[in-house]
Amino acid sequence: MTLDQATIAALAARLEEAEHKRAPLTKITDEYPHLDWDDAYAIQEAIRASKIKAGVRIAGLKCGLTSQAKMKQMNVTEPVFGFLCDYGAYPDGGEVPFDKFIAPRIEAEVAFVTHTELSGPGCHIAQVLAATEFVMPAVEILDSRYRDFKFDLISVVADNTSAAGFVTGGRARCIEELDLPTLGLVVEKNGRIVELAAAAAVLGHPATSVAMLANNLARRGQVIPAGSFIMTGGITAAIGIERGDAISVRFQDLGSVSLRFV
Ligand code: OOG
Ligand code: MG
Repeated sequence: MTLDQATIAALAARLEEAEHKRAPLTKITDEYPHLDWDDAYAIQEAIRASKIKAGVRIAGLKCGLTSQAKMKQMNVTEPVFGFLCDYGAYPDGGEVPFDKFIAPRIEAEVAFVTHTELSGPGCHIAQVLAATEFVMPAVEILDSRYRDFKFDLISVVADNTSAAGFVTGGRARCIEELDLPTLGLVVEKNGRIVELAAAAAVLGHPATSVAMLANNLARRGQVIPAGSFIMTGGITAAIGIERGDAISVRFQDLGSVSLRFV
């Protein structure tokens, strides 16, 4: 940890203001080049505390940069973890106001819902499978508070891993009914196929992502509470969005999720 509490609070406020005003910043490590992971998660926690104080409810947790496709796209090498807010939830098949975002992108993910608390260190895939109530198909809406999505790992963690919204729907399934790693998906934008992949792209099995989240939270004295909704990370590269774009993702065995930016 390199920052004092006042600087953490100031950087959190700067990122929240960028979100509210849709006025992007340059990455915070330009100004504070020695920031470490603890600083980054402390800034993210300060944003979370400020949102809760303002009446926002935390709708779930997220893992990001968990596939090679995403790591390559963003030029980084390690997963990151963040949270989802109630105001970012949009209905399946519904409309999403484009003006709420700076420069939105979408990505297809598998989401987990748990019935048992998961805690690290040492959390592994078997414990995640045992704690999973069901899985659901989901689309995450990303929006960086950094201009043109130009960030490094420390800056993106501080910015709550670009979290901006999500849509879930399709069909919830028990995990034992599926072969999750070979589960395929097709992403369509305006009726054209733009990405296709299998869920094994996420760390071999998306449940691994949930275990990593539990282990990451443990370092901060936290757990994944029972009943959590967890997005496990983009399976394909993220897709840039313009006003009017319609997105539909077809997931093998899990139905489809769609949304339209208006
Ligand atoms: C960071 C967030 C990554 C994912 O699923 O990989 C993420 C970003 O790419 O802006 O949510
Ligand atoms: Mg994501």
